[in-house]
Amino acid sequence: MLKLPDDFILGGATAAYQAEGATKEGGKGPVAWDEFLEKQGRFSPDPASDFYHQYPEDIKLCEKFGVDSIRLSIAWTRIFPDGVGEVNQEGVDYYHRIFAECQKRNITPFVTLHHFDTPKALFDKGDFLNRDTLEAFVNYAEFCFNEFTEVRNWSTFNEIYPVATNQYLLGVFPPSIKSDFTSIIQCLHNMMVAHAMTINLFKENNYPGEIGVVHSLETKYPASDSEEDRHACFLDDALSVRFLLDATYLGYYSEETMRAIDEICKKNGATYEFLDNDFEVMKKASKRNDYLGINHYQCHFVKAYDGETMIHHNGTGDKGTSVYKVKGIGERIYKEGLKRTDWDWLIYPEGMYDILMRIKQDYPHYNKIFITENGMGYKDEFEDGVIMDKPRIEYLKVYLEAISKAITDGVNVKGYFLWSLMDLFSWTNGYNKRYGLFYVDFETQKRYPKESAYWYKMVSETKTII
Ligand code: BGP
Repeated sequence: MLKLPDDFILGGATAAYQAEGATKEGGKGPVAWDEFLEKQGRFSPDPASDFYHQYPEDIKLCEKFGVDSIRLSIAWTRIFPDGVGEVNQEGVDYYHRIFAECQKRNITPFVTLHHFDTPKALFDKGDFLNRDTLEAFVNYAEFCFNEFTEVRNWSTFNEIYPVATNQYLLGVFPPSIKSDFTSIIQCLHNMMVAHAMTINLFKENNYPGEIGVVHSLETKYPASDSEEDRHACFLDDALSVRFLLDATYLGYYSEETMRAIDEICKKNGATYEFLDNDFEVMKKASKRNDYLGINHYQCHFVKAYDGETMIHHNGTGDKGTSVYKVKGIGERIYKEGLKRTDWDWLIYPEGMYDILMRIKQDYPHYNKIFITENGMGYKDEFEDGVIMDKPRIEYLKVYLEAISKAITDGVNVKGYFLWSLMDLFSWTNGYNKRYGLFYVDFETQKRYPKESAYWYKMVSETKTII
């Protein structure tokens, strides 16, 4: 049986828009998702898990089940309904109440400033493609650092790569644009500049506590040993992993990274604009990250592909329906014999181990790592209040084992946040893709601990992966 260090954090993760509900309550301003989901008509972000009202219950459950930290995000539009300008005191008070509840239950909050929810007022003017949004973000962050002095663990952004590609490649996030590589690259870069500006502000003002960024890092492997497949893998990895790690820890993009980006841009007729001053800001910030948050659920096997972009996003749980072929990059394929979820997410814990070892090797001053999301989307069966989610326990076990091995091999991983604390709303899948330790009856908002919650409690108390 593998062990985790005694001081290893075992937490639960959430995000404001996916948990809170109450999208029109408490003076909250709109985000692009409100209108997008309404038009799409598949599911609504209300009531989600009603964390807006149920937070005392959820934080109490954390205490009861050995979940010693909670990852949550602040909804920017609860603080600044229009993104800038007037402060909404009701929103400020709400987050103070949450942090007070955390303190009462001895649960440490890890707070993300932006989790896919740019204020609509700024989104409509180009989101992070518009440099004014960078400034607005830094001002919002500064307000939070001054106001929420109870918080000691901050993250700037959640998952910059999925923001860029879901918005401008797959089109499954608003503004639903497809295959626009100019916007993809610019969005990745601009968000990294905003991250760097925020880190610099945090450090130059000596705010107490620590700050980092959360990246989605899905390990890529070539589908075969052929030179073509290895090259496709190199390109996919450069755009989704390397570009952001270079920005975070080098403060510039390495020659090899830019070779890949330029090749992708050329094939897709895309351009980008990086300013000299951006790199000054990024360079300064590159030595100031206290930690890296890694969201890791799956990995990809990549094959060479010569055609036009063809993507089908499996947002329904119909196994085997995913298609991912991208012009100028490659095709992500199913690998025979490997397990995957109903949403076609490949279960391959070696990917977790490999990404951790790579960071240690390629970016040796990474400081420390938190796994800020990992978990299994599953169609839980609810029978008389009992949820036996064995496949989820098996998933969590193999991934925690991979983390434990990486720690033994010298990677400084300090904690793990299971996605998700309770069932919540999933951006492109709605409510039947459940991840929680606690089952939520979305009609009554009653919580039911799943079998995995009892298992997680045992792991947290014994630091043994049973
Ligand atoms: C990450 C996001 C989360 C969450 C999770 C699961 O990308 O940070 O917000 O949604 O993935 O993804 P999904 O809900 O699509 O299954």
